[in-house]
Amino acid sequence: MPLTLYYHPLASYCHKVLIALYENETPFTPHLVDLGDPEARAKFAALWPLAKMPVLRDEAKDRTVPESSIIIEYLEQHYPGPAPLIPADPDLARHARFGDRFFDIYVHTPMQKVVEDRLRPEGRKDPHGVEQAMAALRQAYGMIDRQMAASRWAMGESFSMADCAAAPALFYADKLLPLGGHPNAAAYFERLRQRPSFARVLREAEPYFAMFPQA
Ligand SMILES: N[C@@H](CCC(=O)N[C@@H](CS)C(=O)NCC(=O)O)C(=O)O
Repeated sequence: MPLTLYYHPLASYCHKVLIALYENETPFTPHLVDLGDPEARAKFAALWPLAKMPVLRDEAKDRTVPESSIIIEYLEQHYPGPAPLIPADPDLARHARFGDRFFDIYVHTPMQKVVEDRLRPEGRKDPHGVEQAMAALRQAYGMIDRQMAASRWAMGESFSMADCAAAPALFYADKLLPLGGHPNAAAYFERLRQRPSFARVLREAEPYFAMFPQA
């Protein structure tokens, strides 16, 4: 099995790639990285100096591939499965990539900002930044709600890389700012939770959820 995924079961960007792997039943070896362990962190940083997860290592091609969106692109190109996550049609492909960017930048990034702030020591917190991040989430929820009024998945009828990006971003964002007031977005989130690939990711993350910082 040439593919190894360096990941952590709780890490949201890792969820995005795990969904893509599970959607296509792509064989891989999971390598859990504990960034809290200095030795494990140093080993991981030797592979990818930014030490951000996930990273895919392809021994067959001697390639190290960081960045969740790029990993999904790589899998689509070199290890395609029965469920393409980026459509062949260039216009639809651009649309899928746009959805991926939207969820990463406008949901995942502000969600991470709020979660990371919870981990900061007293006196080093950034309440203004958190307020801005919560406002960004609110605005994104409104847009998702309008989009999902007439859509099953982010791109319509077919599940795509945009949904891989949406699932973990919304999962953790919902813990900070519940989606409840946005019925179409909430229904979309429920469909994502029911999707077998994401349901499996959540089951595997379950033993680690106690590590998620509460407010
Ligand atoms: N843009 C990166 C973001 C990766 C990222 O932020 N990963 C988090 C886990 S979800 C991480 O490794 N955090 C550890 C750290 O920042 O030290 C991607 O799409 O893969």
